Amino acid sequence: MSAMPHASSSAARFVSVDEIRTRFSRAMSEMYRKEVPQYGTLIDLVADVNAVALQADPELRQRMGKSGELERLDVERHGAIRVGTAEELATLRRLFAVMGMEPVGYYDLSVAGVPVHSTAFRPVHDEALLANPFRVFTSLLRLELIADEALRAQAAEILQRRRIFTPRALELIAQAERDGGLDSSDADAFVQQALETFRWHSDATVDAATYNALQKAHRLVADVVCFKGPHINHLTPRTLDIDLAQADMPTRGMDAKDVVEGPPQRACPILLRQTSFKALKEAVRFTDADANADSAGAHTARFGEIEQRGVALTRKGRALYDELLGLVRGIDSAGSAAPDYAHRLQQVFTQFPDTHEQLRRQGLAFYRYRLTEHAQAQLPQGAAEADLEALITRGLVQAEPITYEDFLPVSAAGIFQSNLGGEEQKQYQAHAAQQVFESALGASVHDEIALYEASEQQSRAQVLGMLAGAAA
Ligand code: OOG
Ligand code: NI
Repeated sequence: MSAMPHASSSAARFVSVDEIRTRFSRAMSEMYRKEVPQYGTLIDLVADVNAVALQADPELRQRMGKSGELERLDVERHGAIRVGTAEELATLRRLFAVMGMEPVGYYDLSVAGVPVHSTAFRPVHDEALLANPFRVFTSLLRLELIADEALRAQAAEILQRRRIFTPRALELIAQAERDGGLDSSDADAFVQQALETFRWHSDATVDAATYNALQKAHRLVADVVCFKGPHINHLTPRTLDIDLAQADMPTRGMDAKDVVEGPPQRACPILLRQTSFKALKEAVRFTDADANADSAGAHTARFGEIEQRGVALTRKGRALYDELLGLVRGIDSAGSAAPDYAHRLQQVFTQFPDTHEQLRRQGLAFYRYRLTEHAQAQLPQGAAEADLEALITRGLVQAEPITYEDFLPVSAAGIFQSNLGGEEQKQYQAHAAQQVFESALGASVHDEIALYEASEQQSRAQVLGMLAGAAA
C-alpha cells in the first residue's frame, strides 16, 4: 500500500491563513459593534445601500459576481491602529503574518500635520484578496516630531513600560512561525488573544496632567501614549454608493464628516473615496481619578468610516490624480474644509478620463484580462498574434478593473484630522522616512503599484498563453 499522503503531513492539520484572517476580522467586527454601537448602525446602512446599488445596476452586479467580488463585499472591512514603539510595530508585523497580512505601502502623514508614518497590513495575492481582503492601516508615532524634549522623553518612557500583547499571543505567534501554521483550535485561541491587543481600555495609564500635556503636543500623541494598548480606532465596511450612504448617515443619527475624501463621484470609480461619522467622546479614568475629583476625563478617538473602492491606477494615473488633487487643495489651505470644495473637485477632475476604455488605452489604470465566454467556448484560431486591444474589440477578451486595495495619504490625513477633534493645525518639518519606518518594522514594505502591475501582467500572460495554445 502506498503511504497515506494526507494523514502524515502536518500542514494538513493547519487551517489556512485566509481562514484565520476571516475569523479574526469577524471577531474584531463583533467586538467593535459592542464597543461602538453606532458602527453596527453603519453596517446596516451600508448593507441597505449596497442592495439598492446592485438592484439599480444589473451590469455592476453581473461584473462583481463574475470576478468574485460580490461574495467578498459583505465581509470586507478595514481598520486602523496606532502604535508607539518600533518593538510594538515589529511584533504587529509578526502577528499579522499569522493571518497572511503583509505590510504594503509607506504613508508619510507628517506632510499633513499628523506626526505618524504608516503602512497597511493586507493580503497580497489575488486569491487571498478574494477570500477576505481585511486590511489594517497601521501608524507608528514619530516621537521625534514632539518639540518639547522633556515631554518627548516622558512619552518614550511611558511607552517603554507597557506590554500590548498577551504572553499567550506571543507564544502562539512563535508557534505559528516555528511550525508553519496553526490548527483550528490554536487558531481560535490566537484570534481571542490577538483581540486583546485591539480592545478599548477606559483606564488611562497616566494622570490627568500628563494626558493634558501630551494632548497639547498633539491630540494623537495622547491617544497613542496614554492607554494600555492600540485600541482599534475605526472599522470600515465597503459601500457601492458612498454619496447615498453619506446622505443617509444623518437620518440614522450619525454625525457625518462634511466631505467625502478622495476623488469626486465619477462614472468609473478610481482609487478610494471615504467618509466617516465623527469620533465619539468617551469617558476615561486617569490614574489620579480617586485623589483628584476634577480629573474625570474624556477622550475622543473612535469612529466609524465607510469607503467606496474603484480601479487601481498606474504610476501615470496616480501622478495625474495627485496633480489634480493638488490643484484643488492648493488653492486654499482649508483643504477639503473649504466651502465649495466638492464642486471644485468635480470641475478639476473633468480632466481625468472617465471611461474604462480611455483609462486602459491611456495606461492610467490596471485591468485583469480574461477570455470572454464566447472565446472560451471556442478558442479562435489566429488570435494569438493579435494585441489585447484588438482582441477586446473582437469580443474575445474582456478587461475587468482591478480594485484598489490600498489607501491615500491625503485622504488618511483628512480622516485623522476630522476625528481628532480640535481645530488646531500643526505644522511639521515634513520628511518621509521610509527607511526609518522599515527598520522599526523589521522588514521592507511592498510597493503597492508593483503588486497591481504583477496581477495585470499575469492575467495578460495567461490569456495570451491560452490563445497561443489554441493556435498550436
Ligand atoms: C488612520 C486613518 C487612515 C484611512 O482609511 O485612510 C485610515 C487613523 O485614524 O489611525 O484609516
Ligand atoms: Ni480608515
